Amino acid sequence: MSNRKKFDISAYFVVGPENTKGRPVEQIIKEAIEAGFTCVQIRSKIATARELIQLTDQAAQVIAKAGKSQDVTLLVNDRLDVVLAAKSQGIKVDGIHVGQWDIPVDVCRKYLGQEAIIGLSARTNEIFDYIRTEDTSQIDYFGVGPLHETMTKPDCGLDRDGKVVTRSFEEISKLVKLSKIPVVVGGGVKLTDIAPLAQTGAAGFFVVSAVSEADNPKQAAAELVKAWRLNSVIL
Ligand code: TZP
Ligand code: MG
Repeated sequence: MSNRKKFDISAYFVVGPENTKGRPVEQIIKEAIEAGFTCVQIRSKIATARELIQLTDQAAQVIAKAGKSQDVTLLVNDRLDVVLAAKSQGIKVDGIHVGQWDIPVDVCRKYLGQEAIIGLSARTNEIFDYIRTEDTSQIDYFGVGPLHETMTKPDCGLDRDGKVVTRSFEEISKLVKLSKIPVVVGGGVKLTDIAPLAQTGAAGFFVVSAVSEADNPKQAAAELVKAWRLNSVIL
């Protein structure tokens, strides 16, 4: 039996200082979780290690103050060093999200232990092969996308010819059926995508800009959460 902490990736917010139009990251995180988001991933390609540790600390505090430490999962993108440093300072961080070419999942597992939540993004064109051939027992969920081309991560889904390959709802449904672990889908996700996405059987959706760049992040987050709750298949 897995001794992993219970986690909910149904409404998954990915955020860093480059995505908030200059507004404080912790404020946007607060609004997202007050609106019902269940998972927060700190992701920044410009912040220093120290800034990332500080951001993780702020996010953990915002989650604790909202009384949601049991309900909201806090992850950090890519940076095992940041997760370990944060944990060593007593910051309550639940795990890491890595890409296929980042620090390998088994290394993350070795350092973070059996309780940590570890998510993996597999490259668009390779995820079907990955799901069929690789051992997924150490991974808690797959991040899949992009659903649409996105300016937040312009290289997401690039194929060998430099063209972006997006995922159809039909492909996502197939992937969900093939996968032994939950699948969360993102990349250009907007409110109108939530209903068809929920019907694919995916465990959740992830967004950056639909919340972090919205004029009213809390309202945008609440609308996304509401749409997911209305449309997701309850098993
Ligand atoms: N991974 C795949 S797409 C993406 C990430 C982090 C960015 C999604 O951002 P947005 O703004 O929701 O399109
Ligand atoms: Mg990565």
